[in-house]
Amino acid sequence: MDKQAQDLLKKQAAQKAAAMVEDGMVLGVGTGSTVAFFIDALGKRKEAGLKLKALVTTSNRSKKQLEGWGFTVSDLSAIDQADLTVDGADRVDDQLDGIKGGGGALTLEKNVAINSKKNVWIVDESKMVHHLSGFPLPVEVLPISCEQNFRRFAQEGLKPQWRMAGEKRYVTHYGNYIIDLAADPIPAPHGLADYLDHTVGVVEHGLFLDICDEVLVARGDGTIEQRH
Ligand code: ABF
Repeated sequence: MDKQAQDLLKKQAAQKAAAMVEDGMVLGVGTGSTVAFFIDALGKRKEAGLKLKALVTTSNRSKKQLEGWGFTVSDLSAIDQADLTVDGADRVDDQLDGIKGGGGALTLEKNVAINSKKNVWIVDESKMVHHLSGFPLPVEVLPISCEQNFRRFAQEGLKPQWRMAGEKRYVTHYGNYIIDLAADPIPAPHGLADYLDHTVGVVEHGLFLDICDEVLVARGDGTIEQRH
């Protein structure tokens, strides 16, 4: 599928999600090119009178775009819970588990997601898989012990690769590095998540399991499938 066609699908899913936002909500807004369409659709709803109680987001990129539409963006710590969070994803499987963090914002994305009553992901159909695969799994690690983490991941057969920004290692919003695990497909997502959750030096990883409530999948035939 060419980029123009894919963008059209992303836009359709984004518009559908924007229609789910209600007055008075505390809203979480994610990151990525699909979410960028969602923010534009949300901005248009604001112009038409939508009033949110509060809004949090998962990256400076989204924050800037939201502020461009006149939204006030709060810190996550300033709210209790979001009523709804809308975010993109890199892969989503049949159980609605996902790989996220291709954009590098996984730590805040997971924090916003677990502090949200409802999580909706918006994707085009190319992201849907039966088993999590086809996209490297991002793992954010502390610089102080990143070399040990990298070597251990290699020994475990997880095929680690440093996320790069040109010649240098990519640095996250929190000053950490990202190791992308190219093990594919992910054999047992819950087992791997448990291993990463218990690995010292791992700040967060991109396995989002049992978090998503609903996925809006934009299909090439122009329909939007809602999966719960
Ligand atoms: C974010 O958006 C990330 O978790 C994921 O990496 C990305 C998907 O971006 P896009 O919509 O551009 O494919 O939510």
